[in-house]
Amino acid sequence: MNIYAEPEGARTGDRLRYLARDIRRQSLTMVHRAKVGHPGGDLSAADILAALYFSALRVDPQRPTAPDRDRFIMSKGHCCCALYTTLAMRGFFPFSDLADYAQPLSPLNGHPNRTKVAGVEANTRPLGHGLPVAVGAALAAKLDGAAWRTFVLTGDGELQEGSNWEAAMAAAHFGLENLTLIVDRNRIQQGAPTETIIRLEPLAEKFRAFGWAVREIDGHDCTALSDTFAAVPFEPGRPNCVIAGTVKGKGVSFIENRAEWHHHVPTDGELAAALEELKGGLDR
Ligand SMILES: Cc1ncc(C[n+]2csc(CCOP(=O)(O)OP(=O)(O)O)c2C)c(N)n1
Ligand SMILES: [Mg+2]
Repeated sequence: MNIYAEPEGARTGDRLRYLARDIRRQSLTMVHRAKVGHPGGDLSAADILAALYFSALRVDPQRPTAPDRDRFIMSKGHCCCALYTTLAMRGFFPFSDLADYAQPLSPLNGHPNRTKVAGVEANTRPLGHGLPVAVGAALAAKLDGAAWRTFVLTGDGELQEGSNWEAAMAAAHFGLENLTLIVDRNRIQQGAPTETIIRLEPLAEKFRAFGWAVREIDGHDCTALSDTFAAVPFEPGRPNCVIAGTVKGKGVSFIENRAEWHHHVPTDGELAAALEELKGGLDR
């Protein structure tokens, strides 16, 4: 039985918060077991993924390749543990498969592969490719006159890749109001703050100057996330950008805002302490 199966009318902010907590718990457990992963970014993206898969996206786990499905591209593919967990919770594959993450011959590789995992829409590892792929998908839907939408989640450090800005120009040029970019704005990339490495600010103004409709929200407020995703398109004829203000490592005191937790593997003691702080999901 899938304990996350959605009861009618239960898509409240509270429920999404519980789901996000379980995404955090399970992601940390997977990184600990496999001794590889990116827990800081898994934790910052958990609420965004819960709101997408349990509120916004029109997907059917029983028909993962249905032509009319919404597409979601996890451009920050290093945070695959959060993505795999969310897909399993939503019913794309058994929750028990998550135990095989990053084991030899497991389809759940250290970065997502669309040919191996139901629900994964694009292979992502090299940063800067998810948004260009999403622009192509959204343009295809528009040319076909199809109603499905495309959502893509990037990291903020990832936006330093120039390919994103070429894609941003193209999205506005083609008037892709069916495209929504979510930026996980946790202000930390690998090893240091974004603003120290190559600054992004003023980020919202940059996207507006490129012709996008932009909203800045709290990326851990599940109600705000769900309401914002429900409000797309924000303006006719413009692609949508949601800058989700987040905390890298959100939910665990000794992981929050610590750059080294970008890819630190928790020790036995750290995992136990983290799970203790993250009590209160649906599985407890
Ligand atoms: C083109 C490319 N360069 C470098 C890397 C290695 N890398 C993986 S994650 C990461 C940092 C990403 O930071 P950010 O986009 O802010 O992600 P988050 O904070 O959400 O984890 C880097 C440099 C990569 N995957 N691709
Ligand atoms: Mg970041």
